[in-house]
Amino acid sequence: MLKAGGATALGLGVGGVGASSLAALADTVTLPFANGERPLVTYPGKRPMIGLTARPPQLETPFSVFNEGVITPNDAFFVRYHLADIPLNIDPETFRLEVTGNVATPLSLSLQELKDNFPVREIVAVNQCSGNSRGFVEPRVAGGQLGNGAMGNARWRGVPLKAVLEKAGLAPNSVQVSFAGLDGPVIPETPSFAKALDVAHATDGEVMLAYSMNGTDLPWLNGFPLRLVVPGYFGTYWVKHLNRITVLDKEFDGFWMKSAYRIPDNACACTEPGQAAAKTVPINLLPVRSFITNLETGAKVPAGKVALRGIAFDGGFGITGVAVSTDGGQSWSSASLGPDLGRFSFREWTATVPLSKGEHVLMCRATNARGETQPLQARWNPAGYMRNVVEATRVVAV
Ligand SMILES: Nc1nc2c(c(=O)[nH]1)N[C@H]1C(S)=C(S)[C@@H](COP(=O)(O)O)O[C@H]1N2
Ligand SMILES: [Mo]
Repeated sequence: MLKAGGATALGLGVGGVGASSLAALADTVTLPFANGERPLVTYPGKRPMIGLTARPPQLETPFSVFNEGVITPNDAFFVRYHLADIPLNIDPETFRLEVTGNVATPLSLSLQELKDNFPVREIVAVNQCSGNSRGFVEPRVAGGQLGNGAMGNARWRGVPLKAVLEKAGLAPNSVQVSFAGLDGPVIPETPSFAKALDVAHATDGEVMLAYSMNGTDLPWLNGFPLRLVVPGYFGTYWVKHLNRITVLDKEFDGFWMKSAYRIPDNACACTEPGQAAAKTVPINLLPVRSFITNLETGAKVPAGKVALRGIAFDGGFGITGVAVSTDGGQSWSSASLGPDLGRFSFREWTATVPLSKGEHVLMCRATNARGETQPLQARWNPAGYMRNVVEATRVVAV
């Protein structure tokens, strides 16, 4: 990060974002599905990350990071953008958040005003991309072929959106609130990235305007200087470089709500492979998921008592239990849950399992406070969203 004359800039150099792909390390990683080879790339403020695209930057977290702890470090947090014209220079002194539309008093707030004049909240919450794990979907679907690294868990600090909306004064007939950031399309025909929440959700006191992540300013590529945090909801709502909030007296009809990021409107959010859904709704809450983090498929472990460790999370009802299996799901035993950092956070779990010499299919399966758990069969939908099948980790005990 460069600091020059008060303005902060993403140090990508003259060649712009595209040039950073030239900084790709010689190394590659291979995600465990067809055409899974990816470069490891470096960006300012990030350790080597799995590169999906360079323009715009899309970076996946190497999975081993999730075994370092339940908080995902800023320099390893995944990056997702839709549009190539990402802001390369933002002056935190002149940056303003505009709150307009169906309000009594439009606001134009500086960062300092947001920090000084509103309540301060902290929440640990998972940001997971809707397309996380899409590369594993069978039959294959179009879209970014991501492994399991398009998720992360951080401690977000900021202002409750509710407090800002109250200051602006919502008109009683308000229906939705829309959010847009400083990035934009390269050609004007492409719709700018904008999302919306219902008024009740936007004013629930949990949705947050975050200016800090894990105790420091938001990393550039994760939305400096301000982003929306929508605990329990998929990352698509977590608008980065947030500078425009618009209160609407009707439903928002932007492309990224009306046409994209929608799931089948049924209990499983699924369709028969190859089929479109008759009716869709905007993607919303994260389904229950869990992963083993200390062993990956292909690992060799000494036979005997083997320690397993992993993470579990859901849309905010809270993880109440994790079960583990060493025989491909025929029998299960309980894992122990680690410290509770709040119902929107990754929850650590640990277990010790006996493994005889030979191959074993390890599994974990989490349950939340609503009694929801993970399916043993993967769902399918055209966009490859909402994967939360019980994952299999194949190891050999020697
Ligand atoms: N301004 C802006 N905000 C955005 C996006 C974007 O393209 N532009 N992508 C969204 C999507 S789909 C995801 S998954 C998250 C990713 O957050 P991250 O890049 O900080 O990991 O940002 C969301 N916010
Ligand atoms: Mo996403």
